[in-house]
Amino acid sequence: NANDQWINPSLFGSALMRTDQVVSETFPIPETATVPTIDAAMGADEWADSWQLSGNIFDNALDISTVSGWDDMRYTANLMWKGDNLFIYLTVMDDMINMGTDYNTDGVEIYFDANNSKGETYDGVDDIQLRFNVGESTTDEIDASLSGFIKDGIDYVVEETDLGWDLEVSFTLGDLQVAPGEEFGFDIQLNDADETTRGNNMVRWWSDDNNEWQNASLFGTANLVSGTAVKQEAPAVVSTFKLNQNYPNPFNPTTNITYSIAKMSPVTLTVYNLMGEQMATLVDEVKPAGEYTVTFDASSLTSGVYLYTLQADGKMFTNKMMLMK
Ligand SMILES: [Ca+2]
Ligand SMILES: [Ca+2]
Ligand SMILES: [Ca+2]
Ligand SMILES: [Ca+2]
Repeated sequence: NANDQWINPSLFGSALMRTDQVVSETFPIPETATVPTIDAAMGADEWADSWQLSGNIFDNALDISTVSGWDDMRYTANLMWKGDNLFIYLTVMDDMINMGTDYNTDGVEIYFDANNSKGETYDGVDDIQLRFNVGESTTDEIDASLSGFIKDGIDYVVEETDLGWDLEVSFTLGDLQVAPGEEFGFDIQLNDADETTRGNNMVRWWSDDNNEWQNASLFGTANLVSGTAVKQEAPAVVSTFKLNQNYPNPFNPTTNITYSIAKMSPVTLTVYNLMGEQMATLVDEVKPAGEYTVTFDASSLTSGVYLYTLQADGKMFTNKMMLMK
C-alpha cells in the first residue's frame, strides 16, 4: 500500500511454493473429531479438521465461453470422514442461479470408483456418478447412475447464498463401498447454467474430459486417512471469523492488522475515527478462507484513537487502535 516497492522489498507480500498437494498424489481426506450438522452452514470449528480442494475456470474447465469472470463459476470443497461417513462441504460461487433438470442446471456431480479400478467404462459394481442440484432437497431427487445404489444413506442440504450456493452432504461409506486406508477414484464437477438452462459450463477438480459420467479412468484418486498423520503437513483450515488486535499498538505511522475468514466471502476492512467518519478502506474484495495480514499506513492522519471494522459473511467485528505521532 505504498508506492516504493520498486526500491523497497519490505513492502512486498509473501508467497510460498508448496509441495504437499502434488497433483500426481492421492488426495488425503482426514479423519475428523467433529461430526458436522448437515445444514448447509459452516458452523464454528465444524470443518476445522477438513482438507480442501477446488475447481475454477483456470483448471479443467469446459464450455466456459459464456463465463463472465472467476466469480461466475468456482467452488471449494472441504472433505473429511469419521466412523461410517464421508462428509463434503461445497461452497459455490455463481452469479446467477438457474434450476433446470438433470445436468442442464446449477448443480454438482460427485464421482466414486470404490476399488479404484479406473476402467474406461463403468463397471456396474462400484463406479458411480451422483448428482445434486440446486432446488432439490430429498434423496429421491439425487441422480445416482449405479443401479441398486441406496440413496437413503445420503443426508444433504443445498442452500442458496449471497455468492451462489452451498451443499453440505454426508455419505455412508458402506453404500459407497469405500473403506478407510484404501485408495478410491474420485472427482467433483460443478455444473453451471446461467442465462439458459441448457448448455451448462463445467469445472472439475481432476478430469479435463467431459466423459466422466461413463469413464472412471478419468477420475482422480483419494483416500481416507486415519489419525493425525496427515495433519502434520496439512495447511491449516481456518474455521472461524476473527479480527485480531493490531500490532504494534500504539503505532506510528504503520501497523499490521491480522484477520481470519472461515469461508469464501466478500470482505471489507475499514478504518473509522471516533466520529464514525470513514478514514481508509484497507480491504474490499472477495477472499477465500484463510488468515490475512494487512498493513495500515496512517501517515496522513492525526494522533488519536481509531476503530477498524471487519465485515464478512454477515458478521462484523470492531477493534480500537491508537496512533501516537
Ligand atoms: Ca453444518
Ligand atoms: Ca454462473
Ligand atoms: Ca470400480
Ligand atoms: Ca448458474
